Amino acid sequence: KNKLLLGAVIPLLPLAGTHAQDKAKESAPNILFIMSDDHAEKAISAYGSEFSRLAPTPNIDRIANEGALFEANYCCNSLSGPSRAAVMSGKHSHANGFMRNGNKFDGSQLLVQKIFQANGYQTALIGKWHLVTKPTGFDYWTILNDQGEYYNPDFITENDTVRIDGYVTDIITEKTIDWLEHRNRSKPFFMMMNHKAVHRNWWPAERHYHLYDNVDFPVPANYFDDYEGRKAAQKQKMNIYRDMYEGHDLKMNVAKGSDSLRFDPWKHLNRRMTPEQWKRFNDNYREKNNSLWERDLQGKDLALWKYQRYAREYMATIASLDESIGKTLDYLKKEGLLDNTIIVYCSDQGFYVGEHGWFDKRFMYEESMKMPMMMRFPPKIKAGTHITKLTQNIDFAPTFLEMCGIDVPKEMQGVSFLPLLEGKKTPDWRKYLYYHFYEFPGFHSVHKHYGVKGERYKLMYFYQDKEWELYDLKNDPMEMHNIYGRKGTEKITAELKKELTRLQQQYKVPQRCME
Ligand code: SGN
Ligand code: CA
Repeated sequence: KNKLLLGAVIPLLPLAGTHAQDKAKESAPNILFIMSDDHAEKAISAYGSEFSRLAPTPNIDRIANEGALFEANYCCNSLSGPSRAAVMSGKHSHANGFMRNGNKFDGSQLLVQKIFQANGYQTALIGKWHLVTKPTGFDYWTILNDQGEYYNPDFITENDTVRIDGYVTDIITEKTIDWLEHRNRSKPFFMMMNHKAVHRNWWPAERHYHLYDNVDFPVPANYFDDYEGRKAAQKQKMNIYRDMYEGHDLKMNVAKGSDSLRFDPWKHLNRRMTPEQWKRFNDNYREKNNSLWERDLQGKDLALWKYQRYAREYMATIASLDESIGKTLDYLKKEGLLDNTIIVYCSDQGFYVGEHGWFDKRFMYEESMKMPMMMRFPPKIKAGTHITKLTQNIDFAPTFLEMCGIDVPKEMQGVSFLPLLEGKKTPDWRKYLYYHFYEFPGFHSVHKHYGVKGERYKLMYFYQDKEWELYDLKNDPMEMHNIYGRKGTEKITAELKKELTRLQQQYKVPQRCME
């Protein structure tokens, strides 16, 4: 079922002119694509939230400040594997065949890294992969096993699997810099640096264990959402105070002073720690949990305590990401590569940090559909650029290719947003984005849905439940009021439905994907 629309591709790879390899050597820009996992927009200080002011990300912000910050970039399917597949193929999930985590990625299809490779680039992938089959189109790759581990993780290469001592974010950084250091300097490079952080269970580096212990993060106004008028939201299992694992996620122990955690289905992750690391882990959380035990919190107070524990661990895990970006940028600077490298930082999708009471993603609501993104490349992007038009992860591959002077294959569904980066007038830029989430049944019980997102309005359809939702993001940015079917919305509903049908036709979404 993953063999949709995937033609024989290798002989058709577009080349940048007849002497492509020579041309590439001379002046072609490098690409460093950095993707983190589950990094929410409000957790990046370049976006200016009150939340991030308490835990800033100055190094990640450098990319945005010296380049462009994307304020309306969205994924087409808010989940790790599908987002990665969309980035590399330039296509929506039904067209690249990877619709939900656990699918087997068809690596024989046309992928951006293969096109760069055919155009004389050296290509590399380091970190999270998550697409089940072996990576293709990379001269070098080393990947985590599935989601990977935070401490002493396994790294898989073509020939073996090796456990490497240390903290995953630091190891990925070292491996990236090491690869850059030993790369073939006569070729430009296309490198994907895919971090595991800040994925569940939000496990900080030891040096950051206490970073935000004394910070109280602002609680979202809809933390105690009752999901009125939103049936799918009533059925999810991603509520912080109800569904988080108290041991695994929140590091709560069973009794005061105990080293046993509450519910923790993934104990093998803890067992990867050395006895010394495990001792420091227990010392840290035992001490932090004391106040919880002393106050004997219940009900809403406990729910709020859980939010703070989650927010602190989440931001402390991001601290390692920010250090990683800083080190990598410093390396590029030292090597004189900073200005001839297109540097991208993005997350694989957005994430909830308490909005609607949630963690995780999947829904088409703003926090998870939005994909934080920034890009630095001084020859084409002015420092301090803000991109406010609608862009999507399927646009990345076409954009990278165009920026490097390589033709964009017709079969890619995304559109290069280079004109937006260059500040050109783009009156005909798209007004609506298509979204489609397929993973049900699955983790967190988010029902299948598709929809369109415009600048102001968003229409969603949970097609198995036959439930529509409509939001006016101007008057209701937190998407609390489903106004579908209300008097006065007839015209906008008709317009959005027309757009939905048009986009499903344009992208050739098969009928069987909508049932
Ligand atoms: C794991 C997590 C889920 C998460 C998925 C997908 N559970 O299964 O909470 O939604 O990954 O995340 S865990 O207890 O194993 O951490 S994704 O970002 O890779 O799509
Ligand atoms: Ca993810």
